[in-house]
Amino acid sequence: MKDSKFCLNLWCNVLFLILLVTFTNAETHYHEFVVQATAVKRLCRTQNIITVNGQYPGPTLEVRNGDTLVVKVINSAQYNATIHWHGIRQMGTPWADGPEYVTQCPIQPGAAYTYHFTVKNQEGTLWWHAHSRWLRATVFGALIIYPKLGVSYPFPQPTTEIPILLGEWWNSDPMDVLRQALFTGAAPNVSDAYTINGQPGDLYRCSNRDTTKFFVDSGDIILLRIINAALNQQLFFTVANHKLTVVGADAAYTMPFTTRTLMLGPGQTTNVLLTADQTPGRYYIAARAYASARNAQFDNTTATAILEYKSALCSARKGFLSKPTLPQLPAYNDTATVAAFTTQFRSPSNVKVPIEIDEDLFLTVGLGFVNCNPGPQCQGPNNTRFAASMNNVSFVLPSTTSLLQAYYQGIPGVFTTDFPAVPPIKFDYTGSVSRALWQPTFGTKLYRLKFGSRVQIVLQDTAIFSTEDHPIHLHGYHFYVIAQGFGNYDSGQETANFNLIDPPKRNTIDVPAGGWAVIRFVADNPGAWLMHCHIDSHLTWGLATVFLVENGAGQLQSIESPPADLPPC
Ligand SMILES: *[C@@H]1O[C@H](CO)[C@@H](O)[C@H](O)[C@H]1NC(C)=O
Ligand SMILES: *[C@@H]1O[C@H](CO)[C@@H](O)[C@H](O)[C@H]1NC(C)=O
Ligand SMILES: *[C@@H]1O[C@H](CO)[C@@H](O)[C@H](O)[C@H]1NC(C)=O
Ligand SMILES: *[C@@H]1O[C@H](CO)[C@@H](O)[C@H](O)[C@H]1NC(C)=O
Ligand SMILES: *[C@@H]1O[C@H](CO)[C@@H](O)[C@H](O)[C@H]1NC(C)=O
Ligand SMILES: *[C@@H]1O[C@H](CO)[C@@H](O)[C@H](O)[C@H]1NC(C)=O
Ligand SMILES: [Cu+2]
Repeated sequence: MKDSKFCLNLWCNVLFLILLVTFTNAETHYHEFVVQATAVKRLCRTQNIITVNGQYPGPTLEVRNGDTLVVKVINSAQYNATIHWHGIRQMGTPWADGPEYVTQCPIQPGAAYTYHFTVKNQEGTLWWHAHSRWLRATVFGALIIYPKLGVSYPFPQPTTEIPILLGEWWNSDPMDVLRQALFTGAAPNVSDAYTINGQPGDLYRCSNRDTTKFFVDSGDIILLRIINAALNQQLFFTVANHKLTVVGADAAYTMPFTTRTLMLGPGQTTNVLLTADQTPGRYYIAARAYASARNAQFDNTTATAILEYKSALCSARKGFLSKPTLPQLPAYNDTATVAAFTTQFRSPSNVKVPIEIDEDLFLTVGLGFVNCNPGPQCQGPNNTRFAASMNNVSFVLPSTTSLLQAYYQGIPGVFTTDFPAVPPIKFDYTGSVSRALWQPTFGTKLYRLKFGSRVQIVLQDTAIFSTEDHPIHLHGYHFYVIAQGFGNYDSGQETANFNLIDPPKRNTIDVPAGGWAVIRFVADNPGAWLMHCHIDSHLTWGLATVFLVENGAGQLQSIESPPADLPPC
């Protein structure tokens, strides 16, 4: 009698322990983000910038696949704010996505909002950033997703991991730069510096004392988690003398390949392994512009950090350390190097690419111009104001409610669902485009997708003003990049070349300058999902659209009611 009871208890205990282990595997992480003005000194001057918790870059969030994040954002700054969790799929949590006037109204000064979401089947490097006007220039940080407890990386275990955030710096308030550009209609002032983990580095004035340094031992395998958080600029990235083995991008593993130089569009992340196998010494890590538009101004400066072997420090007397070696960087307009790099991406194993297609979209992406009467508000080229569009629609955000609220609550008059699936006018997209085609229309036009529909989108760059590389980011989803190329997309010719076996999975695709890219995904996440150019000046000009993904018939396939603290407009 006593024995059998003991056995039963033991059995219960074992069961309880198993359950405990299973459940404690997934954790909930609570954070408080205070958006606030913070004085920082860069490039010889002290300036107030907006930060999270006084940090630039902001705090790094570290979670495991399957964990839940609960982040209370308290806005103590003078600007409206929202936070977007870039690349998080937000399955079932569309109210936590963050873009202002798309999934929520902004958190106004003095108000707060708590973002609550779970990481599902994603591993790698993502990031978070403000998604309200140009606040993200200084409001961003890393979001690192480790594999579940007990699961290892599909590559050699690194000795060290280093997040590298590439940023863009103005010697003035970025919100003033935006305000000025919106007033004049001209291109916004280019930045004054790029930053690596918040510091511009040795090649700028008053910066060498604070240059970011990473100390390593000979033989170390270092996982660099590189994030392009720059506001408006694609960047080349390289480390002097060292090879970089790409193992992941946008929180998905990739088939490893080795390169000297990376290129990241704003919004993209790349994980690389670097082995400290060079003569102990000091090596520059460098980032500078990949600028593909012709006759457009850009910031041509170079940000640096230093990779320093610890033994180099020991063997050198203090103050006599050798000058770090500077790496070679491609020319600013080296599109061939970019293409050679990006076309090497593959998924590590066969993936489930949608084969049948229900929605076949063809979207032009590019700039445009609005004719205006000469004057202070008509400072774009030849009496125009800059604009940008997808399929000739320059996207306009609502201002009285968010699109998701308008959809969920059935508020009329906020948007229409007539975004065109194909360009309204066919033309030689990458050739010489007639002036009559340069001026887009403006509207809040959304595109409806049935739950579960299999979507293909051809993204086609245009030569209006200039051909240019556009990093197109899709919220709420990742997608497969099944093809890319130069010139005008020709379905008759290209379909046979689609990679339906092991294409890379991404959340941001750099549409080649003067070229096109084809992506596919399944619309399995109901909500209002922004797709836009991640160059914020282009987004400001309207290079965006929104997919309205309808509810499915099954359980957990409907948009849940909004959280009680969702900010009002
Ligand atoms: C933009 O650049 C112009 C010319 O250098 C300068 O006069 C102006 O103050 C700048 N605007 C801002 C907001 O920094
Ligand atoms: C950067 O551009 C400026 C003019 O805007 C030019 O004077 C300078 O030589 C350029 N620097 C490099 C490294 O190309
Ligand atoms: C890149 O720029 C250089 C010098 O500015 C120019 O000579 C060259 O033609 C450009 N190359 C391309 C591919 O645009
Ligand atoms: C502005 O006009 C000049 C002279 O006609 C022309 O060369 C240039 O391409 C025009 N630029 C734009 C952006 O319209
Ligand atoms: C865009 O729409 C405007 C207004 O209808 C028209 O003038 C222009 O030619 C169109 N451009 C393109 C590329 O479709
Ligand atoms: C901040 O958001 C509120 C609510 O949408 C809006 O009324 C206000 O104009 C916004 N302020 C700025 C400076 O955009
Ligand atoms: Cu763009």
